[in-house]
Amino acid sequence: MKLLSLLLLAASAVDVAESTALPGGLYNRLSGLDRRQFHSLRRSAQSQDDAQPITKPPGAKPEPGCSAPSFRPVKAPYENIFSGLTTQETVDLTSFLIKDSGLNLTLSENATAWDNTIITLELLTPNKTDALAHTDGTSAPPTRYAHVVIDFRAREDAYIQNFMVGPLPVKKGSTKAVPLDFPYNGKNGGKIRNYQVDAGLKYEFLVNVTTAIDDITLDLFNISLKFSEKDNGALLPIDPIWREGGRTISWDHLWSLGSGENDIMTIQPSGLHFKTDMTGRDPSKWKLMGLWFNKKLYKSVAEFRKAYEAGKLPKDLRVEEGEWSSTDPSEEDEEDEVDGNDIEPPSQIAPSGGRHRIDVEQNYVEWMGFSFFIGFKRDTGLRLWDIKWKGERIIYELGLEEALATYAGSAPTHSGAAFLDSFFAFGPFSLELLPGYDCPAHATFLNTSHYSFEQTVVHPNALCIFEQDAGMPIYRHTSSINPSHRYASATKNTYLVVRTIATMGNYDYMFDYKFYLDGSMSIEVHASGLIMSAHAPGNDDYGFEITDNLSGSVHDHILNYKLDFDILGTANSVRTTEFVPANVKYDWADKPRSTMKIKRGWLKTENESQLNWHPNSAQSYTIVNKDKKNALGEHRGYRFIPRGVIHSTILDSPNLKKAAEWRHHHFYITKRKETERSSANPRNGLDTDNVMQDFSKFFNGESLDQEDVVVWFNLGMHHMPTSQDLPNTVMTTAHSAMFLEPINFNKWNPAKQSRKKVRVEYEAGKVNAVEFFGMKEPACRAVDGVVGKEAFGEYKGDVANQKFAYDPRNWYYKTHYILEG
Ligand SMILES: [Cu+2]
Repeated sequence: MKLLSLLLLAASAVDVAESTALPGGLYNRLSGLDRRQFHSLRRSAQSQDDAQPITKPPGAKPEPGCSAPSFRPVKAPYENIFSGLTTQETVDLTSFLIKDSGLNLTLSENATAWDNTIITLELLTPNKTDALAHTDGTSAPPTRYAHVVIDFRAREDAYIQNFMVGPLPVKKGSTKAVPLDFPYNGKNGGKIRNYQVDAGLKYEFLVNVTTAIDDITLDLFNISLKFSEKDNGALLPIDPIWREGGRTISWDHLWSLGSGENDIMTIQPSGLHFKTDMTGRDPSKWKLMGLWFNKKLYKSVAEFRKAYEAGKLPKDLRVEEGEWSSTDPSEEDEEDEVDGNDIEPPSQIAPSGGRHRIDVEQNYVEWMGFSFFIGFKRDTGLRLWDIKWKGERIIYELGLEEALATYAGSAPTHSGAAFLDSFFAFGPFSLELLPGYDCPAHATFLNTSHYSFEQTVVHPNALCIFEQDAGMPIYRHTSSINPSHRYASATKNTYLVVRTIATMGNYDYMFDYKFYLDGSMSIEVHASGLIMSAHAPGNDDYGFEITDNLSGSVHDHILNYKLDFDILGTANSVRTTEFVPANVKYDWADKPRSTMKIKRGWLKTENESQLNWHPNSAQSYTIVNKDKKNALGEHRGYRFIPRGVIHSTILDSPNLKKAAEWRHHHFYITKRKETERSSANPRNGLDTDNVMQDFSKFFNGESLDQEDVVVWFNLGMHHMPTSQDLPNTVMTTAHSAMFLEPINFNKWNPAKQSRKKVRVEYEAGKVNAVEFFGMKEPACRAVDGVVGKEAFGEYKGDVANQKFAYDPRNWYYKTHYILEG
């Protein structure tokens, strides 16, 4: 059984879904609970074996008589070597680490702030050379090792370290835990200081402060935070933590939880911030350095209280919960209801069941010429491996590396906030999907799982795979040139989607990988959820005021992806083509003519590979194998083209420092190396002066000529929230995508092969023939949306009513009059 268990779903995991629906996202990300506290939350979740079958969720069942399986079975061509430890491997590894590794580890449930624990363990991705030897059939699966991350906090200089543990299966004497350093380029290899280790104790430290000013926070903000059951406030720290002159500084902001009915904390700021010097691990030596409110810094609680008692702290700056803050229709919405709102909207069906095939044991998928393996990592979630188009590998590895949300504002926490979300980890927050809403009800819903504190946590139905109707043809044509032969033809556009949604505290990211009938692909992200807003006073330069006293705090979302192309082998080059203006003297013209040409070139080395997209979208980058041309001598390849591009607006963040060096350009291309597996590291934010992975070091002039090349590209959006973001950001426009397009790769348009098309031959108002290309009758013929021959019997193409000489009884069908004038 695999950690990512792609079994169709059975009953008992509903309990798991409920018990894992903890407020972990919000609290783990923002309130500063430390791992110890988070452990106790997690422990309340029931354990679930990795691949226990689970039933399909309510609403996902097909109608009686229209029953068809959501996918078809297939056997993977080889074992999935990219992701997933077996249950036995996980059990044995945990036991080895706790009892026999010599790492001085404590079980999470017994651990204090001064005990070492396992953060996570998963399969260590094998070297690509070894992996390809297996996938291409020349050797056995590579020897398996686990990647283990350990939290060493039983010491003053707490740190986190990566280990490689194996070989597997675990055997006494031969299995060892050795530091895993080679994939990381920081000065300490796979080890990083953890200056955030006592975040939970700092929370307690600050609640002692909010307790002391409880009368003031109640009066000004209606917020109470004093370790009471009636608490309705929370503190969110700056992230990453600040290191200044050898000191560890935390800024924390007080927020309101409101009535608790809705998850609205991040749109209810108080505007009151606390600055703490939390250097060292002894809280008795920490100092409150100041309080900041309404554009003014107060050096102590006493100074803050004095200002309050003197009536200098305005009471009318409160953000009040209201009709605006609930995602459910309010009274005003109901009074203003739009017509048709109570009628069931159109929805998608799969009349013959899923056309995709899945090997549920190996997490392997096939659809319309594509094949790929699915992996799932705790820190970065969904990942695809060995993507082939018509049997030829085009991509070896594709997945998210990091998601950065970097803010600006007049308040200290907003000015510095730069969330690196892989630290909070996408796996634990990729929760169960809602059938019919998050994905079509006919989708194949699969489980994901991750290791967390000596448990395998299963998220039932957290990944969906489905074929989507694009709502438009992939190509079409109505004849208009040859008057003697008229026809209309169109081919349905459907595409396969692999989807997970991760709720990173306040924000929901929807991650899609899409596969199209013409061999193209797209990598897409949509965002929703609640914005992290700011208190409006002083924030005119940093956002709109979107409701009373609330600023839609401006921020950049930047998500970095790894795209390891293998176009017809690993020897690849980067072909550039650019539309350029030209002035050309032709032999058939007297004077030079202003025109345009194509300028072709190559990206030769990494020195020229840190790039922004051309402002007029005139430049293309195509990955090719120079030695593999088509019959016409053109290189076969894939280009990558963006829909929505971004790099960081902030040039030199004093908070991020070197923690996310991939943020400065739209994309980068490097020579692939095992020592440069990832552009980011989930723990980079814990010590931004000495990060574990500094992406800027990847660029050392290496050749990109017939080498194994990797594209690192950014998706995202510059987000300046408006009143429309209240209470939730909408996915319609919060969207960014990268398309991968075959360039001279296929002999012609591969979608031409699709049988799901219609051709209507017609003439003078009569239909002569309707061709359906031998498509099988759907299993569920009686449903709406499956179009039969009768739909085309009255097809006319166009109807022209002659106005001279005018005869209303004589309809005159033609289109060539357009050409004849
Ligand atoms: Cu946003």
